Amino acid sequence: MRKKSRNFVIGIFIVAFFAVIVMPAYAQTGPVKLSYANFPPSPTFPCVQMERWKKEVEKRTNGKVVVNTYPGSTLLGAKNMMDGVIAGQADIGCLCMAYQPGRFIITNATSLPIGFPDAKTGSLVLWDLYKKYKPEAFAKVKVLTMFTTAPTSIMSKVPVRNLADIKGLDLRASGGATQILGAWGANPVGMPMPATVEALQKGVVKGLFSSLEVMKDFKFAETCRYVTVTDTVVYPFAVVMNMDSWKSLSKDVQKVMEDLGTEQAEWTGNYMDNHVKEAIIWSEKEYKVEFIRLNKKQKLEWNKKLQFINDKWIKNAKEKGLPAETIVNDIKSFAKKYSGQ
Ligand code: 3IO
Repeated sequence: MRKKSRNFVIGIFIVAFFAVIVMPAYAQTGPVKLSYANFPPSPTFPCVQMERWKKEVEKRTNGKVVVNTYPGSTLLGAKNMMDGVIAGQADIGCLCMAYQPGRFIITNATSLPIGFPDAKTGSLVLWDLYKKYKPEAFAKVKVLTMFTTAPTSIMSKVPVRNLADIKGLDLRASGGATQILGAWGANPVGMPMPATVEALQKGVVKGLFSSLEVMKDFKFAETCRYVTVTDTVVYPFAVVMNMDSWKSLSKDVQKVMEDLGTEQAEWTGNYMDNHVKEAIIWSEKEYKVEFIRLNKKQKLEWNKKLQFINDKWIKNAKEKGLPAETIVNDIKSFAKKYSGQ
């Protein structure tokens, strides 16, 4: 071989060596980038907790991890969140489990009308329930945390002061909560939260059933000038990570995320409870919203109509081979522990 062409061949080898061996190694020394998808818009509580988690993870991993957040269904939406994360369309996703009642049977038991006083209690109970039962529904993902909303109430364009007022009223809810509205005589319309904005504007529904911070965060107070404080059930949420993405993380990064699980549940519950109080004051001040409180007798009457929902859940869960009564009793005793009763 002539000297010139030998040098040429060596040159190619050197370039190839850098391209194949050295450059990827360099790339790997940069931060790990994770995408985090969420379905509602940024000012709402699922996104506020997402930004808090991102900030804490980036801080505690000393910049080893960068979390890119995608609020407002820009990466995955309310109904394809779980499957999108399993498929790796996002590394992390935040989902409302109530939107798929049949898929998350055990964790959705926290949305039964059993009675949580607040979101902090709901969130810690839900997280304990997950850790105790490790439901099959989450076998394909790494669960990072869980939390719930505050108890739900009725927000409406017309006043709901009694069961006669609610009869036949078109109200929006989701998942198991539609049964509750139905039991009170309303005409329940099921849809995820982001779709509710337009449904209210167009008059497709006359109100909604959810936690009251949405009065401020979605500006529902603009159209719904009445709130009937029922404080009925909570909506459970989960934050899940793609299993391959999780396995590719170093042990120290995994530890940071695992240590954050309970802390994030409690932080989100506290944030929600405080934010509901703020939203109530804001709605009264900005839009003169009337808060209708049921008396004791009414409360008993309204709650009695919901008992069958618990019985139905127990029957269905038993048929699926789940320890239904134990699950319900666990929820009750965990709730006692956390609400300090
Ligand atoms: C909720 C969902 C997205 C953004 C804010 C929210 N506040 C309460 C919920 C609960 C829920 O998912 C629903 O559909 O009422």
